Amino acid sequence: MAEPLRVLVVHGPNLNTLGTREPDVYGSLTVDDINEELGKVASGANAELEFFQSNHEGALIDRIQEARSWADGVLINPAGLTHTSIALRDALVATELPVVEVHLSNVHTRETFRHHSYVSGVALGVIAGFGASSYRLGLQALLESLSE
Ligand code: DHK
Repeated sequence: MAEPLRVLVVHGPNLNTLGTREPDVYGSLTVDDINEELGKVASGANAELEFFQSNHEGALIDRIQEARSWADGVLINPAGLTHTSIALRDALVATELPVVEVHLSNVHTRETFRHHSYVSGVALGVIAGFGASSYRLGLQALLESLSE
């Protein structure tokens, strides 16, 4: 069997409150539920995932920097930092790893300040608007791309 593909899954600020946070926008699943679903995808695809959620930009950046030494790719929902953080974008570029950006909601149908992403321009692809399925679809696309 080939070596497993290793992916860092990053959840940005406020995603620890999924399940109770604006369920009409973000759905009723918790971040642990989402991670469990992703784990099932990974185990059927010879992949290993490491999960990280933080409300702190610096902590997210530290973890992304560290991924350079072990990961094959990054799946990230940068949450509110999507629209504000050049530093997060720079950290993703510096890893030299393929990045897939995901959002639970369709950010393009929401407030105009959510229409711009600092991450999209350095991502392999973006999936938004499918709730928790955005993560599953994003992981599948990342793993397919890594296997090519
Ligand atoms: C999550 C957030 O927390 C928002 O700040 C983004 C994103 C959208 C999502 O849909 O997953 O604007």
